Amino acid sequence: MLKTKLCEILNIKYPILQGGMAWIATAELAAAVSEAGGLGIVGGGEAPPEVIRNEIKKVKSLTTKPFGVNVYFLSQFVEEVIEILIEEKVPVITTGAGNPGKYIPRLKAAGIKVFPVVSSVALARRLERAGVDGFIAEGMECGGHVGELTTMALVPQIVDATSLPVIAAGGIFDGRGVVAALSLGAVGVQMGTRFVCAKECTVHPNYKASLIKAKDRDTVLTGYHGHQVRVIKNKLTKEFLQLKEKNAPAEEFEKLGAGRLRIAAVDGDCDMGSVMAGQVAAMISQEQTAKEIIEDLVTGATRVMENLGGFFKEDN
Ligand code: TUI
Repeated sequence: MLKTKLCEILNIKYPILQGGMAWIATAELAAAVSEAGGLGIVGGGEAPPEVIRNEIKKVKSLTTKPFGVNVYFLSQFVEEVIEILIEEKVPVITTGAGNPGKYIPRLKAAGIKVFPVVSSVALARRLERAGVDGFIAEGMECGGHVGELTTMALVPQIVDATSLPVIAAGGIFDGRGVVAALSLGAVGVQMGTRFVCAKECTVHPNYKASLIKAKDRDTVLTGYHGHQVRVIKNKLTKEFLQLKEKNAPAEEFEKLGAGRLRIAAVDGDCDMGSVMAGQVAAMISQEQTAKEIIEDLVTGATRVMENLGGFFKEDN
């Protein structure tokens, strides 16, 4: 058994969220994770509002369990997407790459739970005042757009700064990571990278193969200060490195990066696309169903707890 107060708040069996990854976390994956007792989350990304509405309808056709949608705040469609989430009565939203503060009153009025991703204490403090329901504290071990702090340093600082529930993300792969996150004061975990290799994930097979092949030092941060993105090393990251070496302006990084996630995730070009993945990619050795992944997390965490108990016995 693995239960925390997050299970009650979100009405889920296990305190495990699947990251709402743009172009990757489609309805099929989100529904499978929710069916397995976690919280599946559709990655809204930069998709047009009607595409997101269709994904929501598809999740609803595949599961009656709660699910979420991630809103990407650099999307040009944020306003319209928020409208759709309210119309469709999506149970939970997570937000990334921006401050959802001004939308909170409308979302709360619609009964939607809001869990923004934060990578700093200052933003968490601001958003607690704005009325969010909790936080996802994302360390820089994560794939994609990341902050500066590691999970180990960030999570306890967010926990200490707020009275709201905190979910840890970044560098979590199995039961060991789950127990570590709970030790830091989190009441749940969010995992993206491992769920990319779920059987139900519709990402291009080449993308899954890149993650399965990855070794410990195969991810790298690309981009420029304040806009760092963790990806698997490939031809594209070599070009990013060249831009960095010549101190290129931000616009050149933006131009090189534009549309690259779709190229990897949908077209399957893992040489010149952005293969976003966290540092735990190296630990993935095979595709598994969402149910197998969640069962592994729960049994693994239980085993870790039993072993840890021994360290605190008097006759040790
Ligand atoms: O957003 C992420 N991870 C991402 S975004 C992304 S890039 C993408 N590409 C194409 C389509 C869609 C997305 C890949 N991975 N994680 C959440 C996250 N949010 N990390 C950091 C932040 C963040 C940054 C600044 C949150 C708030 C923030 O606030 C700025 C402010 O206004 O104070």
